[in-house]
Amino acid sequence: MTLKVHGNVQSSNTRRVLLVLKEKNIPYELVAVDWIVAEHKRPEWLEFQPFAQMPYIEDDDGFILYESRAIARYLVAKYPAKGPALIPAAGTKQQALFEQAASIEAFNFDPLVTALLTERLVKPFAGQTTDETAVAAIIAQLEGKFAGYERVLSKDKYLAGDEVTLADLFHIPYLSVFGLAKLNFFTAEEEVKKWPNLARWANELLARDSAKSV
Ligand SMILES: N[C@@H](CCC(=O)N[C@@H](CS)C(=O)NCC(=O)O)C(=O)O
Repeated sequence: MTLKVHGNVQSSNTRRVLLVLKEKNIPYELVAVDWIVAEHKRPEWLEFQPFAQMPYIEDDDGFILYESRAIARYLVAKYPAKGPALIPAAGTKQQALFEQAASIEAFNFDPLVTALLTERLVKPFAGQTTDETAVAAIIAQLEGKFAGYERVLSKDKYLAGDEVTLADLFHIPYLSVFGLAKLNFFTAEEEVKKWPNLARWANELLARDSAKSV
């Protein structure tokens, strides 16, 4: 049986899993959820993902796992020899630096960008009006975080050193929709001048084959 991903390509958390599968060259089948009819709120879905969210995976042996970052870690551990390592060896200082970088994404990036994209993408899609005052406040906070990224990335190629890790890849699903949300942090000349290393890192991640294919 092929590994199944239950989710939707429009879901950033589903795309986080798909891109790790691509990086590792692992065959998979996407079982598309019809989220317009809230298929992911139905009892048969809740049996596998009790929080009514996507994605979850069903591995080739029937093993079920949800939470996109946990799935990514599971796949990397299961297929160490396929593609780039993406997580440094257990018990090393490099692994500790990877965990530090993963926390940067989870706590400094994801919550603010979720709020921002809710205003700029989700609300208009749902027929609601974007609150541009809220957007400005979120961007001000995010720029503070970007300054931190710039400090890190002016010293290292990636967030955890010279090698790309899951911590970097975890950013891609959101970075890839900034343009759609009219956010030009890493493309407009005046923006790139503020954080050249962050822009270099973001654009390199977006140029990866895995990022372009999901
Ligand atoms: N922490 C979860 C978040 C999953 C999540 O929020 N998925 C979104 C789609 S990107 C979803 O299902 N939203 C529907 C909802 O929360 O009602 C993960 O990483 O898998």
